[in-house]
Amino acid sequence: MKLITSLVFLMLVFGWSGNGEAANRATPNIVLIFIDDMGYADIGPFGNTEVKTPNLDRFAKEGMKFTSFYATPVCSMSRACLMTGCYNARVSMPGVLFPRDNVGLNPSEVTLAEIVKQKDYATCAIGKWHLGHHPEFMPLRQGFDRFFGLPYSNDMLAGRNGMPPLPLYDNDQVIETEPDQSQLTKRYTEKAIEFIRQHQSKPFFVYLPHTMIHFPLAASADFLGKSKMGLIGDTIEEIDWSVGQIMSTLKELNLDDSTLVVFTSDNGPARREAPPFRGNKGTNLEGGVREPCMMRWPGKIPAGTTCHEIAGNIDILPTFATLVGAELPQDRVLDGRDITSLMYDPKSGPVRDTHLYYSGLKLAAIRQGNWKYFPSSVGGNAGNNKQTNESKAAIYDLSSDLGESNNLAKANPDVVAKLEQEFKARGEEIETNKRPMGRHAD
Ligand SMILES: [Ca+2]
Repeated sequence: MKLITSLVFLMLVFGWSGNGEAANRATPNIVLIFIDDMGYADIGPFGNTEVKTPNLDRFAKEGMKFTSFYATPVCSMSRACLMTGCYNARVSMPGVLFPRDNVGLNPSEVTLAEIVKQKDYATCAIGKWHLGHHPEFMPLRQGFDRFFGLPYSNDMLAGRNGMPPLPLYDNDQVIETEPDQSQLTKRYTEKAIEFIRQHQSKPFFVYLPHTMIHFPLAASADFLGKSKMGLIGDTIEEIDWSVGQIMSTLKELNLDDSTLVVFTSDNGPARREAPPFRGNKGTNLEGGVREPCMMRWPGKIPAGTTCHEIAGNIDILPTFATLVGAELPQDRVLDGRDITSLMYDPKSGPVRDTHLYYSGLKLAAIRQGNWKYFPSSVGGNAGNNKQTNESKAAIYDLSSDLGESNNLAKANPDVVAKLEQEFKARGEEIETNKRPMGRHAD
């Protein structure tokens, strides 16, 4: 009896569960930093040599870069992917929501916040929501305990096409309209840090979807005119500062090893290029949808590594579910996959070999392995025309042609035929099994 008591005592003291694997599987805090309109080449770790991003550079050295991480061409689509683990078409979320729209992310969807809520995480969304501005679609009704920020994009301002003044929310209250945008990055950062401090003793999930670097650009006095890349560079450097503030708070609170931080963006850059890719925001060329992505979790994610496998924002929800030990909904189809194997070992092999590219609700292209296929634009197909400058079906080998400039369709009719079939089948499956978006009854 004494021996058993001693053993129980030891187990309590050392947190030994009798199962080494379980003991190692402590669930992390999660900070998800989501930038608006940041392209692949906008920061140092992904090749930008003009802006100074020392905090993101350090992040890359201490974590893992993903070079084939997919979002979608525009804002609301990507946020739907992120929040549901599904392609936006699966949950019927079209391109961009506007203040006049009476739709939003269906409250019956199980969001990322609702997933971690199963394990009693404290949750907040600080920044731009953009999944419907009616109360039933907003963060407080979609699994978040706290919201501070804008319901939609920062260019949806009073007077533009009859739009109302842009509201800034604190939880469900509008506290200002048309806020000074040069202060948003700073204010969001302060609110996120405040939440981390308040909830440091329990697991937390901070979703930080910044308003910058979406037009109209604005930077605070500390950054305005300081970069070598004009105002866009100033906003990027302020975002880098914000990341640094978050990271130093985690260190100060001794939460560094117990917190996963993910940094990525919702779509390609607006009005500039994303080398080595072709295309930018709004297109399904790689420059429009392949995003800078980094993940950092000391002791778990190997430092200074790079993962080249296909991944994307649809994979975030199933991955976080695994990390926190939550159940995925069993009554519906999810498109994303758990990519924890890649996070622990970037060479562990692909989790999925296929990615679908949507233009709004229309399937526009498909990638399988290194082949990317755009259908013929005949019949008004959204996949081609202005994007590839090809009217017939086009295929590109992304292992050697990141710029999608060399259409190999003629020389590879078998590949074209296989991908054409795959494109059709996958598009039809989603069309058949899609779920409705939320409609505001009014
Ligand atoms: Ca965006």
